[in-house]
Amino acid sequence: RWAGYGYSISEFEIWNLPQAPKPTLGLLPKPVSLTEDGGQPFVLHGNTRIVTSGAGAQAPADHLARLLRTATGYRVRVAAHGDGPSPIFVSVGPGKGPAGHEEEGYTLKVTSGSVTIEAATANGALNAVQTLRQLLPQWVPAGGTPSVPAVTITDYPRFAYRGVMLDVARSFYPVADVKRYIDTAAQYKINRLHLHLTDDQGWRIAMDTPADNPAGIDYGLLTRVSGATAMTRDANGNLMGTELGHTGFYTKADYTEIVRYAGENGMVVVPEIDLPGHTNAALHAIPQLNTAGALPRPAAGQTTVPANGTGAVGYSSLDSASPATYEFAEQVLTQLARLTPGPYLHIGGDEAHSTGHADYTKMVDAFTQDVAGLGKTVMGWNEYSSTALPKDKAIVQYWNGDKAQVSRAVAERGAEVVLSPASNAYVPQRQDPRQPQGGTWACGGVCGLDRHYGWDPGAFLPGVAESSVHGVESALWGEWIRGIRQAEYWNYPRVIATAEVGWTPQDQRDYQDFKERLSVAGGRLTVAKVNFFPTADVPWR
Ligand code: TNX
Repeated sequence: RWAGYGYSISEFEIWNLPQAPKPTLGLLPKPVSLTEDGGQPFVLHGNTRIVTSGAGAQAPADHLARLLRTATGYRVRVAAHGDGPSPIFVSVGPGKGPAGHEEEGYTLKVTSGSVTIEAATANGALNAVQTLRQLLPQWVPAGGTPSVPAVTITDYPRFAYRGVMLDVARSFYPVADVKRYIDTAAQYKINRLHLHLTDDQGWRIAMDTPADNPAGIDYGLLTRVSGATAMTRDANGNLMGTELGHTGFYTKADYTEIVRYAGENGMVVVPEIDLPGHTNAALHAIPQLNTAGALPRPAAGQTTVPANGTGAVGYSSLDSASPATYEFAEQVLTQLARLTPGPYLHIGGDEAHSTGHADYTKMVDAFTQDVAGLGKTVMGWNEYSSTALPKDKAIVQYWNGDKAQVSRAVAERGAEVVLSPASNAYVPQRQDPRQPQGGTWACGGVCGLDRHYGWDPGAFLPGVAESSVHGVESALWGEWIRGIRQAEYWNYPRVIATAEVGWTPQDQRDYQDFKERLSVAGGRLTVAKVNFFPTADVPWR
């Protein structure tokens, strides 16, 4: 019973599938080195065993076993010793995998008698697991035998950070949908999940009220009040489409489950609390934040500003003169840091258009110091590169605007950069002229797959060497997007382009070749029921 790799479909659908496609080497992202060895293929069978060596091999072996069991119905057991025919070896430990690429590199050798995965780390072995999934055919009809071509692969990423962002603030995604989002992206070796948890329209992460609470803030209000709001109107105040607000929030247990599930898939969660602008949801929930310098100002007799369900940006701000601002931000960042095992905390810092520069700087300097004090690496959108970033421990996420200012932060503050240029990595931008919705500002029209593929992160910022580029991220802003089905439609296949931009050496990248490999992935996405956009210039098969 065959059901695609890691997903189930009904028997009815299996009967209706056409001829089994040949196994394909259409790997995405393209590996650093691949040799087709020409021998007999490896055939998966009912008693296939995964044999581990080294403690780090357990998690990737278990992950592979789960994926293969779901796809095949075979038992696929994981064991420390191999008896029985044709095992899959997963071996993890120092000295394994390609030298100099310990973090995420791997080797994968397939012969008729065995599959051998070797890596220095569990994440390296997980990358090999994703490659192995793609070497299997998209599906096999009932009674068919799944096989893997004989190959030798040595592979490692160009950049450490290959991210996707999900804007859960404008429109909420339940935990199950976030998991689906992870499943799809992980196949392409995306290894960071950036959650935009707060914005003007909603606050999506539960916070506790601490004992030490001088401003007397009820932190539960954040989600009781602003977990129930969402974006429902466009920037002009017109009601949006047929599917309106998706509201909700993550409990701390929900968030922890997302972190765990992401980790199982080789992904680190990057949580963002957007400060000091994009804070209407916090202002709406917490009366103590609505002091004289906060924006928008409450009307006379009002203690909180009304929730703003529109997609307007840049109108809200915390008050730089109020002690409650700093107490609140420190409390929220501290609780989030405790929940987050990964190294990053993102403080936003974007589009504080209604805040004066001195006020902006004063607040952002305090927030970046908070994060440094919590032992985390601070991230922020490129606007915050104008502030005194913690030395050698800050990441600037570039989206738009002043490139020279970012280059200065790299030279003077030792910052690294994550690149999400709107014209090359913003998926809410239109991907086809026939799309009725979506942004057009970043590309002066359509930001198609070619734009998302055709750029070089190593040469993007003048004066910034490749060694200062931490990586790339595809950003899904939520103004137009409601629910996981629509999110997939905007993300795919463009996220796969970003995955290859972040992984494959620049001199091995070619758009024609990418589209050929992508055309085969269409079948895989279809079997997995990923609602991808059938980009016009890809010869989907
Ligand atoms: C700008 S990009 C924003 C977001 C919007 C996005 C798309 C960035 C750091 N801020 O608030 O969602 O444009 O309209």
